[in-house]
Amino acid sequence: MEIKINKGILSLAEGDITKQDTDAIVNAANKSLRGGGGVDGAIHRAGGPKILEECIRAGGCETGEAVITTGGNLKAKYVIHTVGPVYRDGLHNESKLLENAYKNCLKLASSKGVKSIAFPSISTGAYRYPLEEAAEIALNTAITYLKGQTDIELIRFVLFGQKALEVYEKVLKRLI
Ligand code: AR6
Repeated sequence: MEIKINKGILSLAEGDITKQDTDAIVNAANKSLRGGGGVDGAIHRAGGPKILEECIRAGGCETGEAVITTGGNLKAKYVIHTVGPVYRDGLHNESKLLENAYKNCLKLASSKGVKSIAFPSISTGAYRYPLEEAAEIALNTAITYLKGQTDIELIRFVLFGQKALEVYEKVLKRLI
């Protein structure tokens, strides 16, 4: 599914974030930036040790913030590492922190001249954010960003598995 917003495109696809040919891909990391499971593990495995070295040099990342490194052996030129919130009960600022994670990745991407960026569904794996609620925040943040003044031409959400793609598609249809 693909929609045009201003001069940009918002697209939803099923697949593996490490295989994307966008200028940047986003990593759903943890505060240490020293790697982990899920998307984080996949990116470091595919991208090689250079990414981890740069992450260690960066020192870490607060929840909702973002750090940029090169893409190592990946097709993407950059990896933008962000830390989504661990979902507890929805009463601990989780929605704002998740919005900040997406927003700060987009701002950092723009500042580096990135034209195309691929996101995974941040926080919806190990961090247990309910998928439909997370999708609404992710998509709303992307839509708002593309509606503003930006050079970003493509924001792609890369969902792991058909079920996750269907949830994102359902939410996007509701929002537009
Ligand atoms: N490509 C795209 N999406 C993927 C991939 C992939 N290769 N692999 C998993 N997903 P998670 P989080 C989906 O757990 O919830 C790590 O250990 C997955 O199905 O990767 O933000 C970090 O180091 C899910 O929908 O990230 C942190 O400690 C989504 O990506 C912690 O997990 C996010 O799942 C972060 O947890």
